Amino acid sequence: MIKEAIYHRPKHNFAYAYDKETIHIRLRTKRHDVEEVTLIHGDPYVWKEDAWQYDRAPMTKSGSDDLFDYWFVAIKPPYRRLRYSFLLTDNQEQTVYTEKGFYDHVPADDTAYHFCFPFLNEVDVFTPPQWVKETVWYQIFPERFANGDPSLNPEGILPWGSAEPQPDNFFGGDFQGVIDHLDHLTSLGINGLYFTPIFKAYSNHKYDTIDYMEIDPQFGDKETFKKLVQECHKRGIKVMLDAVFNHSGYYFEPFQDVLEKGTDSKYFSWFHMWDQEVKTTPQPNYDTFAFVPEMPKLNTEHPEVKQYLLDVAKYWIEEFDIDGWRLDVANEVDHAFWRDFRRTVKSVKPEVYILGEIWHDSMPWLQGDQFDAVMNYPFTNAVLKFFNGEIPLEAFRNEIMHVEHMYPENVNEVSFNLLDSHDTKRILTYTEENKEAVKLMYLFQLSYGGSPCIYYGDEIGMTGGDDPGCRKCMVWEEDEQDHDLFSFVQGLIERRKTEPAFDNGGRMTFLDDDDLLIYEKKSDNQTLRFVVNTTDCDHSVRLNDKIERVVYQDQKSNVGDQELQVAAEGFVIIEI
Ligand code: ARE
Repeated sequence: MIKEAIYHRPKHNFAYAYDKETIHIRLRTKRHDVEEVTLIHGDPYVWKEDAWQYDRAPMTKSGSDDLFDYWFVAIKPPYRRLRYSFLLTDNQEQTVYTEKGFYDHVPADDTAYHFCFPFLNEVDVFTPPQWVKETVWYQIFPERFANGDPSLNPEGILPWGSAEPQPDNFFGGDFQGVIDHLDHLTSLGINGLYFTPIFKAYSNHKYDTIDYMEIDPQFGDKETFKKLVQECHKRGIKVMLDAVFNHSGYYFEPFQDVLEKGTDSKYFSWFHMWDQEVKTTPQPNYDTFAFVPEMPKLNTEHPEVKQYLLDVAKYWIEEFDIDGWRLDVANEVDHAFWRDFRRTVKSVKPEVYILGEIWHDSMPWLQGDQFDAVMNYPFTNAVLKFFNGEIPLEAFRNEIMHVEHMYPENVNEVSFNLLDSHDTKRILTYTEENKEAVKLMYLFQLSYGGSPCIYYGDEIGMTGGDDPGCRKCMVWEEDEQDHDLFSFVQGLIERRKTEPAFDNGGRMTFLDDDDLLIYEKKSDNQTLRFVVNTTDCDHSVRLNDKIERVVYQDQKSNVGDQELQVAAEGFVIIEI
């Protein structure tokens, strides 16, 4: 047994409260090394004749990545306290892995040997809003979705879609445009809208806020925004806004005051100024987002700044009834701020979704006291690379399993799983316009757990490279939209809503196969099997299970009694 590879640490993603009575325990061992794992567990205070009384529970392998196997068991300790160790068996030995090391027997004379989950306090349970589990998001970059009110057009705007997007050009998208096109969104089937920033700002992307309490006049006024939220709510669509709290814009009044008055400004300590004399060129002498002088970093440790931003967070919930905040550059803001942020917004509306923009491992923010989820870019990368033929099947399965085991299950259920965004290439461009590959990406994304998001226009086949290329004007001419792609995505969303095991209702496992991506999703009363062929030749698979029903398939594949013939770049979904 390779003991150096064995790892467990209470709390985080290895031992966590799933709900108010269940503790999930995970263990990591070297891949293909250990044959069996049993959890030795008991209440720390139950003793008989100087011996600790414990039970045994078999652990199952919940998945493997390229280096490790992961083992899992759920325990409901009667008194909500748990001491535990692991009994591991391979073909040569049996050993007990405790907090104090490895033993050849279960040390029962002192519970101090064992791992400790001291008490399952309900208030510490990670509890995201339940509606997020049933949400399919649609991301809108407001300047580019639809121009519904030409009277708001900023000066010098270009005719809709007449030019490639540039960092500084404008086309006049606005809220009325979104209201006018809500039918497109309900017909697609989405039920959450995420808007990149809408507050008064200088640029077309609005990440350089001038006033956090005002709507940017090019998008409309507060009345129109209120109407937009109400119209969305009427249709069962939630609304999430972008909170850019890491930095302000250059024209934010407090920053202008600092530029004007220097150390005499009462806002001097609202920012991270390096010197008494402020310089913006050639390099700013204050902290910024990246090296962008127009985006001075806000000092969120300053009580006034904190209070101001928390008031902003409350205001848009209280007055406009929004349902979520996406937090820009969330990992560069201090944790203490986010803890207060959570307390504040949840006290106004407990069901608000707090989504951090973090591209990396985010466990420190996902322990129930800060965010409900992060933008799951590790998922994005695995999907893009596999369906675009850059990594082999096994590497994909490993990466997805790795991502799944990075976080607790209750975190995964609300994870924001995107394929692209306003910061990346569009999927159709990523795949060099291989629409079939894009369809299979959607199939995987929309049959996976979490809370998937579609970037505006992808569903009708829009293309675009990295920022700013991915920010083209939405195409509304029917004859230029890809209706086949739209119906495909629509069909998947529909099945996500109607088939119990398609979404978070089903637990996913990969099945071994050298050529085809095969995975099952199991809920209490449904088992779905997904057979996906990403190769460019047809493949058949024999079936040992009886098919209850064909749930969905592409037109070229064939389903026989004993065999599935899956066409190149095709798929079959069956219920067994
Ligand atoms: C503009 C230009 C860019 C240029 C950039 C820097 O358009 O071509 O590279 O300036 O000078 C907003 C606008 C952007 C604008 C930017 C600066 O939308 O168009 O770019 O402001 O003016 C990291 C951060 C992550 C951040 C990305 C962009 O961790 O938080 O970089 N994303 C948010 C928003 C952006 C927004 C801002 C931040 C600023 O979503 O839209 O930009 O408010 C790796 C790293 C990540 C890195 C990621 C992307 O994977 O691990 O940490 O994210 O790549 O670069």
